[in-house]
Amino acid sequence: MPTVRTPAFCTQCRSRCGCVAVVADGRLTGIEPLPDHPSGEKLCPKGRAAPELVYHPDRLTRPMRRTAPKGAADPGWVPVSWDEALSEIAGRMAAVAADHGPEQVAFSVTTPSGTHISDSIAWIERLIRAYGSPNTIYGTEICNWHKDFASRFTFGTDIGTPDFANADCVLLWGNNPSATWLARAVEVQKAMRRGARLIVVDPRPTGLARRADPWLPVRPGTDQALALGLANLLIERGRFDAGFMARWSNGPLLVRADSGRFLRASDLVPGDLLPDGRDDVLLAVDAEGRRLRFDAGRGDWLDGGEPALWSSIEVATVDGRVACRSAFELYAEAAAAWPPDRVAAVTGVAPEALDAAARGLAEAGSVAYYAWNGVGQSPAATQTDRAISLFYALTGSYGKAGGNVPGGAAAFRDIAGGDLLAPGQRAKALGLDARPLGPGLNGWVTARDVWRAVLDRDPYPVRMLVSFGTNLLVSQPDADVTARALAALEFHVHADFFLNATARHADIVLPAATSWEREGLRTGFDSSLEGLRRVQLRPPVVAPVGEARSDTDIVLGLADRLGLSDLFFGGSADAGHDRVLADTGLTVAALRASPEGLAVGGEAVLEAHAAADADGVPRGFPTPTRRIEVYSERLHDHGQRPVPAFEPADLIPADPRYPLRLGSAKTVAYCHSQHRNIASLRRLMPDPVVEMAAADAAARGLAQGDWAAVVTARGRAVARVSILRDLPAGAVFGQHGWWVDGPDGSPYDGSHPLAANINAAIDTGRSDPVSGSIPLRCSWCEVERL
Ligand SMILES: Nc1nc2c(c(=O)[nH]1)N[C@H]1C(S)=C(S)[C@@H](COP(=O)(O)OP(=O)(O)OC[C@H]3O[C@@H](n4cnc5c(=O)[nH]c(N)nc54)[C@H](O)[C@@H]3O)O[C@H]1N2
Ligand SMILES: Nc1nc2c(c(=O)[nH]1)N[C@H]1C(S)=C(S)[C@@H](COP(=O)(O)OP(=O)(O)OC[C@H]3O[C@@H](n4cnc5c(=O)[nH]c(N)nc54)[C@H](O)[C@@H]3O)O[C@H]1N2
Ligand code: SF4
Ligand SMILES: [Mo]
Repeated sequence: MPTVRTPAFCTQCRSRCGCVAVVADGRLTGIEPLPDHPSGEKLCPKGRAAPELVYHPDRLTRPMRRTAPKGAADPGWVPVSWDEALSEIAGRMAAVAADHGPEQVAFSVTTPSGTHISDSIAWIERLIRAYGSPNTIYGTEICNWHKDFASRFTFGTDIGTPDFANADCVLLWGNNPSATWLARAVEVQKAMRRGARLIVVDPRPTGLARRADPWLPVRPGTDQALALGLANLLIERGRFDAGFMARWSNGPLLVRADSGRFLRASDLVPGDLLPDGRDDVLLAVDAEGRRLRFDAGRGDWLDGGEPALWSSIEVATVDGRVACRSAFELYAEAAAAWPPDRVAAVTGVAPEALDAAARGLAEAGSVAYYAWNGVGQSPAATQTDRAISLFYALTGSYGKAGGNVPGGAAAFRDIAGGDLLAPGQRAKALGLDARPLGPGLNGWVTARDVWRAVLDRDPYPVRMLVSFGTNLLVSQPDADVTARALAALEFHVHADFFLNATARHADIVLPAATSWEREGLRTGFDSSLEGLRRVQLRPPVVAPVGEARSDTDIVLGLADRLGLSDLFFGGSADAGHDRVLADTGLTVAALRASPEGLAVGGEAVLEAHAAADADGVPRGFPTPTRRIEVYSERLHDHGQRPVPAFEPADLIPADPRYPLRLGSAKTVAYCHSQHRNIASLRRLMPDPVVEMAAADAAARGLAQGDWAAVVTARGRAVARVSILRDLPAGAVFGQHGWWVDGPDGSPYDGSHPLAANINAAIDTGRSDPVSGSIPLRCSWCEVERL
């Protein structure tokens, strides 16, 4: 057979690089760049290792069932047919739903940002919601929730797509695209060649940090103080976009000192301004102190005049005289609590570097930014996102060319089934009581809440777990609790390419097809605004190994057996994909004929907030006040800070026995717990490492390459010392995801299973009160020589 080259895209990580799949004699032999594709200029070693992954001897190739009891050294796997496996799984799901309620089946779904699951994620979520479970362990609270959802407390939308192509300044905050999103790293480099300034906030001297002007080496976990400190400099110097903030933020609105709520027309004494005032009409004043009414329902001012950002007045209300201050003034005050010397003391960022960053940002006509895991994995993550989002709002770049632009290029319909989960079921999401504004609203729950339900039946038992990928024993902390919960489950199903550490505990394992063996629809490639226009239907480039099936097919097989086919487009993936495309003029048939993809007619809309609706009122932002929320009444009403105000006590208290801050970061060689079994990738990073500053290593008698133990109050993990030049002293960084045994004789060999699992050393006693995020980036440890 001749060699066939098929345009495709890699799904192994968030980059989703456009590529050409090379197939000879029916076998995938490699992938090559696809330069005309919006994310196709370069490929990384993980993508290039695709054939090693597909044809790995350890691939699961048939459904298998456990025959030995859980806990037995050998599970006694026996092959079963797909029909047998799916029928048993669906039968058990139906029985739990009928006897106890579908919430007693939890699901775990691996991350679309670091696995092939992105092809099928909407289908899997649709199944879970149609079935009726509000409990999916999705890891979102330690992955993407802050940039995609906490950002809604500020903008009403996610972080948006940075328009690197037109930005004067690129700001990377706790995000290292060189290791985690190659196509974005390419865009950042292009921007720099064009003359854009790069500012990086990262405790580690990453490649981009070394090229940044300036690099702000923040102490892990203290980013909120840094964001407030930067905001303070911009506000104090009048170097922020005051016009944008007055027009598009809720900064001018008056906040009552007594209640912490906005001053409403309904608060005012009759006859004062508005008899029978409405409670959705909020008040501000202009520079002369004249009151201006803002109709929050309509999203527009009822009176002419310029609302003042700064104001402080006393108002006669039905509750007596009440002091009120503008939301912006309250924010400015919170920022003013962080002058440069205090920022330096808490964050370790020198006043000169802070000043250089503030100047660079003030001088830039536009700023495009991205913030990700570096600021999302801490007990203060939600307020950290608030502080960064608000500081970004001050630049006036949000929504503009060269800034971060929310929304896609076209109206793709969502088939993830958010509407299929009945409100009564939604309300049962584990942890939602404690975190009513958190990921539980979407049915995404924390692993620890599920384990509590499994082990303590609190608040109700979880009996069954159905996993589409994930490796919870190592990607999440609490390994000991996880192991007990896995053993206690009545039934456990796991679909994967491999039998990973967690899957070994399952009752049934299902062989999943890799993206190279199945079709995948992608509606936009968000390395650039232009890329958002590209829609691509990747064909299966080779036949699946063994009996492996796509997750979408697994979903359709279960939906059919659960009697849910009507909700699944009659069991046709094509019909579902056509639904996604229904409003775009594209079809599955058209895309199939153009495997390199097609451009949708639309494009990302700049300054969508300024576009007028049918009544001529600007659309504003999708927040309760229809403006960027400098002050969040919603957070206030839920007992959270309405404006960010960092307290060092928000983090884990220091402990003299564990003087080093313990964080983690990703390496280009691996995604999470995957790829250690891929020889070409293992050569790049043969053993787990712990990155240390030279001074910290020397103080402990540790040299480059030495084996050491990272020890916390909770546990320990082994790793080789990697001394990182320019890493500020006091912080160390480990790597999560090590479960594949090391070479014989190494401290994580078969006789020390999971000895390199750094998450076993993370304590989850403290978590973010809004999202449930945990201190994966700001725990305390000691590093000891082995
Ligand atoms: N190669 C590879 N690529 C991946 C993945 C992978 O596992 N491997 N995973 C994918 C997934 S699921 C995700 S969520 C993304 C994540 O993508 P990124 O957010 O880029 O991931 P990280 O490298 O974990 O963290 C980014 C940076 O945060 C820094 N950092 C650590 N602590 C702090 C802190 O306290 N403050 C600040 N400001 N920075 C800090 C780290 O030094 C690191 O350079 O990557 C995706 N792409
Ligand atoms: N200490 C520390 N811990 C972390 C992080 C950190 O930065 N530091 N990062 C966190 C983040 S951002 C995330 S997203 C989580 C990730 O945590 P997980 O979602 O548990 O990811 P992995 O550990 O990579 O496990 C993924 C599994 O899914 C399988 N898989 C891959 N693609 C598919 C597919 O298409 N279908 C199916 N059925 N299976 C598939 C893989 O073979 C693998 O076994 O880890 C989190 N854990
Ligand atoms: S950067 Fe990610 S998407 Fe691109 S080739 Fe590498 S693994 Fe694949
Ligand atoms: Mo993630």
